[in-house]
Amino acid sequence: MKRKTTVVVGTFLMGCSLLASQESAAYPERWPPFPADKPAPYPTLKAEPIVGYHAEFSPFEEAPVRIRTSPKQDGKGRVTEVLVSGRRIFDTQTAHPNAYFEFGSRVFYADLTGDGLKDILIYSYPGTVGLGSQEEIADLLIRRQNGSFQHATFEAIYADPADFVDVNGDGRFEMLWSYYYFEGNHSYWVYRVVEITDDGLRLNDALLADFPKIIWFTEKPNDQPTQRLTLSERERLIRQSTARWQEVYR
Ligand SMILES: [Ca+2]
Repeated sequence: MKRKTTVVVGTFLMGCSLLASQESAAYPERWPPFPADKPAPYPTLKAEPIVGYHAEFSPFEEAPVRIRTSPKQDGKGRVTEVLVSGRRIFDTQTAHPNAYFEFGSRVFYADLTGDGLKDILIYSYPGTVGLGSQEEIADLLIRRQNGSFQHATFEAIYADPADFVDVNGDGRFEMLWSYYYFEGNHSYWVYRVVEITDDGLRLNDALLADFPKIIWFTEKPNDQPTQRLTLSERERLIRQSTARWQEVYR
């Protein structure tokens, strides 16, 4: 979906647009870091929406998995729970006790690791104020062959299944994760490649040429790395991006 809002004022409108559509093209600056007028140069993740904000389609059941949302005990916001064979393996309130989750969560099935097993992607708008209000919390539950799930969580602006592409064609998806930073009088998006490993997520820009990719924040499609930065400015933004990832990935 095209984003008509700026990031700064986009919080409220983001909520509305997400509610209005399940379309996914959720790159935060409205355009992915490849040419916007051509098909994506890498395989993109096929994600099946199984629960929507405001408890749409909830409860969802596909044995042994059951996903349900319910009002939180304090009456504010909704909690989303994942049960496997009747046992609760994850819930958003325990995982993120300070988040509000007014809308509940959007939940998707997708095979992130190419092993034929459906992994669970949970996106929740925290409803907090301040800097964090622009970001959604993502919880990945990656299903292992033995039926257990590996959990990873991070935050991203306009987090969405569209952030996953298979950059090296091995059937295992990588995530393009981005955040914006100020340098001089301008804002820049720094795109990083995040690899899914058996031990969790990790930055691995070596998987894709031209990454980390720094793109000037413009109001039009732009996939070209900026030429405006000196080497030391570029390195500073990449260091900030690494620190940011370490902050939001748990
Ligand atoms: Ca891959």
